[in-house]
Amino acid sequence: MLPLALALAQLASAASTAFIRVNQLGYLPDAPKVAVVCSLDAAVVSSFRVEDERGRIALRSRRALSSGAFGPCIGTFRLDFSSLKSPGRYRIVAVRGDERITSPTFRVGANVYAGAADTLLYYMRQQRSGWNPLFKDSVHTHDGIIVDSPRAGQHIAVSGGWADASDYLQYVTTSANATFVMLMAYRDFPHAFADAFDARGSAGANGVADVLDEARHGLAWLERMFPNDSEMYNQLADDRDHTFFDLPINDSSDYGWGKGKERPVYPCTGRPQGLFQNKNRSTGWASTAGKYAAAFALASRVFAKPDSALADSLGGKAVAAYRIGRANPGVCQTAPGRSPYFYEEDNWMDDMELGAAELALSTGDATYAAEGVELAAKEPLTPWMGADTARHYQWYPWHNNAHYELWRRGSPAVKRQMAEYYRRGLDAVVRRAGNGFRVGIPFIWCSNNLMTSFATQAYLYRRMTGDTRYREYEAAALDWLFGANPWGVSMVIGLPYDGVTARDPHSAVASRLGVDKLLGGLLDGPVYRSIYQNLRGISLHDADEYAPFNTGYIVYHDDIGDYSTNEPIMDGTASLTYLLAAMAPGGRGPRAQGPGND
Ligand SMILES: [Ca+2]
Ligand SMILES: [Ca+2]
Repeated sequence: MLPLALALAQLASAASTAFIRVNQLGYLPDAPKVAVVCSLDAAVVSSFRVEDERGRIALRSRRALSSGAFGPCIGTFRLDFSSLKSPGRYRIVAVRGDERITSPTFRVGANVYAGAADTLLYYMRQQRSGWNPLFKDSVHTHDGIIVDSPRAGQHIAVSGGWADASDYLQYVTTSANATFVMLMAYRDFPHAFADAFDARGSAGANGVADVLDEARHGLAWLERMFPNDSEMYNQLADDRDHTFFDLPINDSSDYGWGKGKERPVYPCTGRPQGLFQNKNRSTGWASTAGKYAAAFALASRVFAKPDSALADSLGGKAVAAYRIGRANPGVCQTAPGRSPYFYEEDNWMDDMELGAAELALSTGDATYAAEGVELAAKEPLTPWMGADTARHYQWYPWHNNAHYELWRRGSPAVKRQMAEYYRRGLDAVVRRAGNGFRVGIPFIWCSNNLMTSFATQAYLYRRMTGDTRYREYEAAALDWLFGANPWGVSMVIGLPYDGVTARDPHSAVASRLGVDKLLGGLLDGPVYRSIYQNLRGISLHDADEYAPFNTGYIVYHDDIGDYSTNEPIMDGTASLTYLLAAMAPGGRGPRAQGPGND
């Protein structure tokens, strides 16, 4: 049997050379609603109408907005049906010369994002190290042995956390950010999340929102990786992991202590790191210290009521981590092993700003708020915004939540300043987004993270100011992630369940156990053709079912061999929880300017 996506692509290509791409999850009644035609020839789409499922007219003929070429699309046309607000299931029929082209059926409704954020958590649970609920077994239980340290060779108990992607490396930089964002999503939208799993990730309610169970799992690992005020660890395992493509329960990697035994634990040292020929460019501790401080401080408030002892302990760790960051400015990058790839994070001010913002909210100490505002001025916009390219994870996190956190309790002047910083970043991206899909991000590796962050920052700005000038672009980024892209593919595995999503992601779990085991994973996403062609060890294992759409400057392949576009990623998945919770019916949506609360 043909994979669904292939069957659909072939069916469509037999009928037409133009394709109407929609958000497969659906459209919120009050949001901008746009479908995009990607045409593989020069024929013009002139108009369109919207029908309900029975073929009755729901929206009479409207003009299509011709928006030029984009990637593989010789022409793009925006079909704006924002005025259709009645809940229901619809399809679009567009007029293209003598031809009529029809979109997939899509939904309009206030609940189209209901449960979506919780769906992402299936992937997070599946990524768990330590006890893993998918395998019903413990994985990587021997972690780990310290390297690159005066304590080198000693054992430290750091089992837990999440595997970073389809490899099993683990980083504080991505894990602390993932933990922070899930806590933030719960704080802002507690009613968007359900309780159907317990603390260990097994089915069954435990009286705690599942997003908090997941954040708690991350926090426990972060606590182990920062065991006291002088040792701060940054990474578990290295790319010797890539020698094998095993399931985590029988990982064959051997770091010198035997197959499946201890993995190396790297501390922050403030100096370039790498045990072999490749080194990173680490200069300090602050990029990691700030992330620890922010996650611990926010967690100390979120867990204050149910567990005051935990909250006190986390509060103390937050202060300690922040002090270490102040004393050791600079970046603590991830350590390469045999290959030259690592997370080349070059900014630490954003991380310390977030640490300061959270400590200000936790302690009420104005010194932290002042330090946060000072750091914010040093990096007002995240530097990839407006750029053509960036190094791998060079500007991380992909957007700066700290401006929003400082805004929450800031003076009127601080509130204005933080909103203005966000606006600068949004403007820089929007200036590049004149194309039919209204996307202005650079298509570097992990472009879906950038898309998520752009939409999140646009949402936060709208929430802070009530200004809707970027809403079309915010919606376009969200629509892109769920199928309004040249390939017509939802970038979240299995979401929606009846949509076109990846069937063949780069993952040993998917290839051995079935793609459904990766439900909720956000893929890396399309990249510049030049990046795809220059990465090592990439080759497609099967014929490209999306070949007609891979003729432009960006490519996406639903193929296990393409780790540049089709690998799900832990930190991107966690980051998306905030935005999907904001869109859910339990989310409060934008609110007027005013003092924030915790
Ligand atoms: Ca639960
Ligand atoms: Ca950073």
